[in-house]
Amino acid sequence: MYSSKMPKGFLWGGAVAAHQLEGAWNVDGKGMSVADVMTVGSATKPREITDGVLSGKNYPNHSAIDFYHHYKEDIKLMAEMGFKAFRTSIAWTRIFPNGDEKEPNEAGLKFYDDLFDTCHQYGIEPVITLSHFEIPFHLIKEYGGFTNRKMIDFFVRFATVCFKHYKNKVKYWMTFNEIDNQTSFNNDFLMATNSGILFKKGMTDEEKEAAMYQAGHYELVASALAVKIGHKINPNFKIGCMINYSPVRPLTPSSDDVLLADKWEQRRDWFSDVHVFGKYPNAVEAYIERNGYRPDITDEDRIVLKEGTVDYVAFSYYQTTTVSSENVKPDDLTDLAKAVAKNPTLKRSDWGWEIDPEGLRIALNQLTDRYHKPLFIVENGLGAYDKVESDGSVHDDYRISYLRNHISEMEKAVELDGVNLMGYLPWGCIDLVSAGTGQMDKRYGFIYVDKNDAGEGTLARSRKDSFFWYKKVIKSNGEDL
Ligand code: BGP
Repeated sequence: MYSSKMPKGFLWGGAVAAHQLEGAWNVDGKGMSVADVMTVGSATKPREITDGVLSGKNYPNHSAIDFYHHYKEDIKLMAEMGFKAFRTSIAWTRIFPNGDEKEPNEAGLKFYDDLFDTCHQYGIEPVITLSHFEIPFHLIKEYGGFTNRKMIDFFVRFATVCFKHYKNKVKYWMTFNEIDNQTSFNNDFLMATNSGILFKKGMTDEEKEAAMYQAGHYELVASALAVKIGHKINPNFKIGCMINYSPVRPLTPSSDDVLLADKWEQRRDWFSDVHVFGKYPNAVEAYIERNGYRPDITDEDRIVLKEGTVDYVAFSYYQTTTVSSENVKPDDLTDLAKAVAKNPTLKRSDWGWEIDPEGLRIALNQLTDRYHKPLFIVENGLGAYDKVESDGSVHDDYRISYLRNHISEMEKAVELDGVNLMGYLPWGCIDLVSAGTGQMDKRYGFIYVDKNDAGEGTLARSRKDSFFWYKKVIKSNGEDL
């Protein structure tokens, strides 16, 4: 086990997203987001996106863990662990309930004023995502989500209001959460949550892929415009992109496997390349051209992309991806699921996610080599079932061991490899609704919340063993693992 002290000012803390914990989905003028119309799924059954007609079914994000009414208690617990930073999102539908209004909802703005004030009261720096899988449902139904250029204006208006209003309360921002998820364009769930696209039945893979490139482009333009405007509003803002980073490995040393792994990395990296370099990578331009896709990309857009590059690269890291060319040719990038192979050297979580701490060090090195920007780990963690003992304790040594191993690799990257890292914000620091499955019992937290998949429970908060362990890690600035 490697352990060293992190640099002074290192941002230890945790991460969440509004729709996964706030609840109060229709309180104080909040509108309906895509997350509010999603059913519960499981490790094997994806969540469904319903038509938004509410029929009294169990929509897990409606009440979540009711952070909206518990945030004071919850931030206090995070402060007890010694958090220096807390990542959450501003629910777009609290500020613009339908997304296309001209004026913001004051009650929504006030909620985040109070939340950020509470954070500052404890010396906790808010780290804010603007769009985290919670696009207003109205924008999806009326405008077709990010396949429509008008979405750029809606997003930029939302971002501008937030930047101006929280100018003196928030310094660290991110535009779109895990923007690169969309490389899995034939995954209907990911496309709806990330880009607000509801594919019609019978659409071909080519049509879906074309829509993905269009939406991806408009999101990148919206992000760049927001970065530019944000820097004008407050030159001290640090505005980053946020990607889902998973180093891709070849299953064997064969050239086809290696090339396939490279191709998938290229596909994923176009988002971060545009965010950081302000231009499309050659491989992606060539691919779009070769496949006859004609996304609407104007010369003006290209200028905006150049002018709105990010200050840092934030990313989530959960696992590496291993690919095999056994069933696909290296140039066939239509379906990542067809290419993915099981890595025989790794263990898996209860939800089948491969556990690969060294992959985090690799990710930090790859991103540093490519971008030469400060990095920020804004998600990492283990979703697991927890058992509450009769005395109320939760002995989650599996979570401690997962985090310890990842932090140890992170420390090697900083100390031995010279990576410039801003902070470490593990995912779901308090138990919340899983984004992928809608389950409550897929838990990541240091803080246990009494609520189960059936929606039963008192919502009482309690400290797991990992709570005390993480407190010690933060106190020693990463030395005592
Ligand atoms: C990331 C998302 C988060 C979060 C996490 C864990 O992709 O940014 O919102 O939920 O994954 O995934 P899950 O909730 O499906 O376990």
